[in-house]
Amino acid sequence: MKEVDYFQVQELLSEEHLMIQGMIREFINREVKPFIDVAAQEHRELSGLMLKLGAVGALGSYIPQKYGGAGLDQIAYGLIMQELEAGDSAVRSAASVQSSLVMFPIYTYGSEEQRVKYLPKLAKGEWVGSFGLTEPNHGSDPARMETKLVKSGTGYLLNGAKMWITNAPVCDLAVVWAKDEEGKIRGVIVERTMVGFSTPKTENKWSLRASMTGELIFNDVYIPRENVLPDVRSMKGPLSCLNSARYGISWGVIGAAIDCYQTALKYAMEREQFGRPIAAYQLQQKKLAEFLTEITKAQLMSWRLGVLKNEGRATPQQISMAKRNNVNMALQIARESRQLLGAMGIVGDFPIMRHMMNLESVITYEGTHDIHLLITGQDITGFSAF
Ligand code: TGC
Ligand code: FAD
Repeated sequence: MKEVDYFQVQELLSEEHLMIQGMIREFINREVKPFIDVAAQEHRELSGLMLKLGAVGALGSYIPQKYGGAGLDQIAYGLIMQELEAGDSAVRSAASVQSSLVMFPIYTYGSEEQRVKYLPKLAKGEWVGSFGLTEPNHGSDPARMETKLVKSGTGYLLNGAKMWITNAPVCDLAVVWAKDEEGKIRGVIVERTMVGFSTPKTENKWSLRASMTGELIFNDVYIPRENVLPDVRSMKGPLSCLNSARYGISWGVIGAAIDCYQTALKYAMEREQFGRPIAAYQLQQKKLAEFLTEITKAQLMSWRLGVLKNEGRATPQQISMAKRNNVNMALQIARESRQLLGAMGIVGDFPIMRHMMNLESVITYEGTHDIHLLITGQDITGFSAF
């Protein structure tokens, strides 16, 4: 299909960006699109997904090559997320958790030994990581977390539970955030084999069905000192990881929106009612015109945010605005394009209903739609309304 690029954003990309984008798109067309509907219907992951994502360079793309990453810039990371999410949000989720929520904190706050031990295996997809911040009683207010890290001998004991954790049931390790005895927020690397660690699966989701979600439960898990991230002792640790993941999501959902738009446009041109293609009717043109306008605005916002991020100037508040705007944009396009397909919109022959259901999670995780609005409100007024 033709590129959706109404304002020639492609001209702002380098040769390398375009090459990476094309490579990931080709991967998605070959390895994801033909199989994703069945996997989602059967509520299972695509087989071998993490290894395949590793092989194509989609894990930790901005982590230095020295640690197994690709050493690419933030625009390249965004484009990778966009192409992955055109396949399915579950695929982008897998890559963004591994890259921004697991590799990023180990790279940024970890010791050299931790970087060398974990990052290359995570980059290849040989190990799967998860990120435990949300708890049963604390979602939007993670600073109130109850998971405890208490000194014991030369290490620590970890007790508590995390909930709604992407990849928990299949993870080899988890980056987990807990409060120490002084009430400071610490990050620890919990390995699958540690005694007292379990990861029950969350069943019966209607959304992100090709992604495994679960709990992380810690029952007197002994954490050796070398598994504690040395360089972080506050909420800035987990929240900085979220900045990176939310930025990637702002790009990713553009991919889902484009997939819905292109599907709807093709259908509208081919489907005839009352003797003409439905694309000839003003009501359907209004939908298509608005889809393209909103996608174009989102592309410009994410591209500019990427430039600012490359320069180290993107603020958490700008990232919140882009995550909120773009996820909502994609969800509205999925809902409206579902209608444009009539009854055909509800079956798995077309990707729209799957995207729509996925985006109902994306608008909630990584900070809800309302929380991001409050972040913007606070930035404008100086008043915290949380
Ligand atoms: P507040 O008092 O405002 O801030 C505490 C300290 O943190 C600093 N800070 C940040 N630092 C870096 N990046 C950010 N985005 C930051 N936001 C705040 C802040 O400056 C302060 O520093 P200091 O030195 O003054 O102590 O914190 P609060 O407790 O009032 O809460 C703020 C709030 C609501 C914005 C925050 O907690 C929040 O973002 N809540 C939403 C929770 C969330 O997004 N959870 C995501 C869990 S992970 C997930 O969903 C993964 S899904 C993955 C997938 O499958 O793709
Ligand atoms: P709550 O915080 O209970 O919010 C419920 C409602 O109240 C929301 O509409 C919210 O906007 C609103 N609300 C809350 N506070 C306020 C306020 N002060 N003012 C006005 N309204 C407010 N977490 C992880 O740590 N790691 C993961 O890998 C992960 N993966 C996830 C995967 C999926 C599929 C899903 C659905 C979630 C995942 N999450 C993960 C959890 C996610 O980050 C939380 O669901 C999210 O932060 C919201 O928390 P909550 O569900 O507890 O909602």
